Amino acid sequence: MVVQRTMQRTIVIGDLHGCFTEALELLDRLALAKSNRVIFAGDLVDRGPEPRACVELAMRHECILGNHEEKHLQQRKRKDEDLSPDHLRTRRALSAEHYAYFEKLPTFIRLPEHGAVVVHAGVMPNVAIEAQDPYHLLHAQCIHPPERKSFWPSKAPATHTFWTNHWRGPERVIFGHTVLDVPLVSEHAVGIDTGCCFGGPLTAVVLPDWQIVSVPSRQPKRADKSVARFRVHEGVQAFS
Ligand SMILES: [Mn+2]
Repeated sequence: MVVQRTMQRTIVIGDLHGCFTEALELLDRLALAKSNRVIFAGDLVDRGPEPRACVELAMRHECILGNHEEKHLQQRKRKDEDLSPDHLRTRRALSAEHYAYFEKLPTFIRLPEHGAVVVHAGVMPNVAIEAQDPYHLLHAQCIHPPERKSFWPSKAPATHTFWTNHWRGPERVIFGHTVLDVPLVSEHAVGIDTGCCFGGPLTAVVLPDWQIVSVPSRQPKRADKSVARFRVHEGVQAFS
């Protein structure tokens, strides 16, 4: 007799950045069931309209630390007048319990039953996930190993290429952070930040089938002239 282990349906959702309405619409589209596992890929706050509601939604599920949450933790002792207007708006929307929640967020979540791991930004090749520098987990974009520094696609020297071109597994890395024109789906990486706070869709990947599901944004689209596109991986481009 063949015993099949049924795998828990796991939904990983890209950067919310305050887009709470779209998050609810996406969970509704996915017909979220009580037994489902939901993981947010970090960057719950800043830019979009409802940072507090996004944090409280994540608190009811699972989440990893994004560079925006990290930034708010680092800025905790700064005076209001030393924050950007966007960060000040987030600070005013949050309470001490939300900061305490950020402090406890992991920098990755392994999903061994799916051969996957969720990180916010990316990884360096030939380094075990547990041994990755948190700087890379939260910020990696264009790299030139073994150099440590990562660059935004718009600022990267010609020698540097997006980290997904370097990573060979064994895990398939699910990530957000870099705003992509379409989801990046390669053998060893799946990028799901399609820039909802900038007017792009909000995207999830649903395991075990690796199905990509998205809902349209309710945020205004950025003017095309204000953003440049950079090729990051095969046909996928990043906005930067
Ligand atoms: Mn980010």
